[in-house]
Amino acid sequence: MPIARLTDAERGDALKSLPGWSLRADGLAIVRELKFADFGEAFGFMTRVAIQAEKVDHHPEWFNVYNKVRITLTTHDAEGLSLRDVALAKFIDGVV
Ligand code: H2B
Repeated sequence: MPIARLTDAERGDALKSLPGWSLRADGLAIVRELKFADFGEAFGFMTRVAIQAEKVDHHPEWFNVYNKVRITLTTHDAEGLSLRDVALAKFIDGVV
């Protein structure tokens, strides 16, 4: 089943509810950069997010170096942002 891409208005509302996240320059993804105490904390966080991602079948694009994690959320099936990205971003905000 196709996943609906957010309209510009919906995207604006979503960003207001996600203060830690910013819109990627092309408008098709949201990004957040996190810094942890050390690699163990960063990887523990990534593990919690990975378990949730598998559960909801929605996966982050991310980059980790030592204690930093840069996360990009977009929905490939919608070629842009969907409610799935918003839901995963909210989950992530609840984990950090
Ligand atoms: N993750 C993300 N970020 N976007 C998707 O469109 C997506 C996904 N689709 N995880 C899922 C998996 C799809 O490939 C499988 C077949 O359900």
